[in-house]
Amino acid sequence: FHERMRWWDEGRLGMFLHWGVYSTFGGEYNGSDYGKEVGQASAEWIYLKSNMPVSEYRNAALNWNPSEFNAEEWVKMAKQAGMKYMVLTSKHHDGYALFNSDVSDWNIVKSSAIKRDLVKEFIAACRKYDMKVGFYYSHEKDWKHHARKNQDLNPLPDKYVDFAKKQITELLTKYGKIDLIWYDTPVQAHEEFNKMCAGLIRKYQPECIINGRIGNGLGDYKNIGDRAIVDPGLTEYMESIMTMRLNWGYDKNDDFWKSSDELIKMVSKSACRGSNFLLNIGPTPEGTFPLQDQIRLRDLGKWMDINGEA
Ligand code: FUL
Repeated sequence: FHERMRWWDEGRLGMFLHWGVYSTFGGEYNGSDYGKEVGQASAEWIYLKSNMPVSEYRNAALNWNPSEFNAEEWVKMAKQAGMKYMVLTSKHHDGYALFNSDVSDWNIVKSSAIKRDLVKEFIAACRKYDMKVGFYYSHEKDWKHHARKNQDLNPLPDKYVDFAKKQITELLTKYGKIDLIWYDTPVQAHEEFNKMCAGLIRKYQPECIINGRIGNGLGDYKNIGDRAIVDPGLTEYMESIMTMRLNWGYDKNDDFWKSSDELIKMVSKSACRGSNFLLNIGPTPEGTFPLQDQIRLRDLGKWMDINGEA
C-alpha cells in the first residue's frame, strides 16, 4: 500500500472524458461513419481511420470553438453523480493538446478558434469542487509528432522522445498538483521510454498516481481492456473503463446507449469486486455533455446517494 493510493482506493468511481478535435467530426467524414466498429475504431480515431488530408484535420482544429465549455458545469455533473475523480484527454492519439505548449503549436491555445487553455480551466474547476484531477496523455501513439501510419514504431524516434518528455514536464510543472496521469497505450518494447514517462511523474509530482497502461508494470494499479468489468477475486488495485454507448469520443450517429440500469449494475458489480470504475463521457464539439449522458449521470447520482458509501 502506498499513501498516494488512498483517495483513489476510497473513490471507486470516476469520470473519463474524451474530447478533442475529433469531436468536431462526430464520427463522420465524407459521408462515412467511423464510429461503428465495436471495440475497434472509435470516433476519436477518425483522423487515422479516414486517412483524411492533414490539412482537413488541421482546419477542423483552427475552426474549433467550443464556446459552451464551462468546466465548472462538468465538474458539478460528475460530483452529483457521485464521482470522485475526473480524467480528461489532455492529448489523445492525434497529438493535439488541450493545454498550451511551448514545444508544439498543435494545441488548443495556438491552433483553435477559442485559444483558451482548457486544461487550466478544468483544473481550477476541479479544485474548486474538491474533485481529484487526472489527465489522459497518449504517451506512445502520436499521429502528429511521430507517425500517422506506422504508429507503433520501434524504437520511438529520438525527436519524439524529447518532445514527449518536454510536454509531460509542462503538464506536471505548470498547473500545480495533478492527482493522476493516465497513459495510453503501451508497447512493451518501449520499456526505456515508459520508464522515462514514469520517472517524470515521480520526479515532479511524487504523489501523482500512474495508471496501468503506462506499460511494463510501471503503474500504481492495473487496467483491463476497454469496456470490461474485472473478474471476482481481485488482489490488486484495478480499474475498469466503460463507455455509455459504443464510442469514447463524441459520435452523432451512435445510438447504442446502455441504459441507466445497466450502467448502475456495472458500477455496483465493479465496486463489489473491489475495483475502480471510470465511466466515459464524449462531450459535444461545443463543449457540453450530450443529453443522454446527462440523464444517465443523474440516474447514477440518485443511486449513489443511497448506495454510494456502502
Ligand atoms: C484506447 C484508445 O485507443 C481509445 O481511443 C480510447 O482512448 C481508450 C480509452 O483507450 O486504447
